[in-house]
Amino acid sequence: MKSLYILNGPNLNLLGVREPEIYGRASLADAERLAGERAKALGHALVFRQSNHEGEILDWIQEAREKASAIILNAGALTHTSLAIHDALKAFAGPIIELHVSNPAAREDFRHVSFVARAATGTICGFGVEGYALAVDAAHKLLSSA
Ligand code: CA2
Repeated sequence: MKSLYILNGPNLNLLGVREPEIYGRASLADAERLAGERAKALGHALVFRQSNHEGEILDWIQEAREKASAIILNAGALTHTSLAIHDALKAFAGPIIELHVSNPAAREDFRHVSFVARAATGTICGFGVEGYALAVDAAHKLLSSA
């Protein structure tokens, strides 16, 4: 059975530690728990990872080609810079959900460009860490109607 892959990029390990006015007070462990509960209820195995290293995220996206039913990706700031992540996502055949805790469209101009969005099925943003559960719902619906 393939798993849902939730991949998190740079600095997301700091969620809940600083800038609560932007990202809230919940931690990445809270996000993992919310996503894990929803995945379990919907019958999905879940892989949940975070890395501060672009190459490691690229390796995980390539690994997902064989092992994942869908990718949920919060690429952090790499969202706005990484053509390599865009290209790796393009090689994945299943649903891709772009995920953000904040709403980048309501923030600085440099967050308005997303290299992930060009490769994604859809985007969930602005709902805090609850977005992780919403993204699992979205992946489940896309997989159910595939
Ligand atoms: O809103 C999101 O989920 C982001 O992907 C978070 C990224 C940001 O660069 C994106 O534009 C939107 C930042 C990751 C979290 O960085 C933190 C830094 C300090 C304290 C807490 C989090």
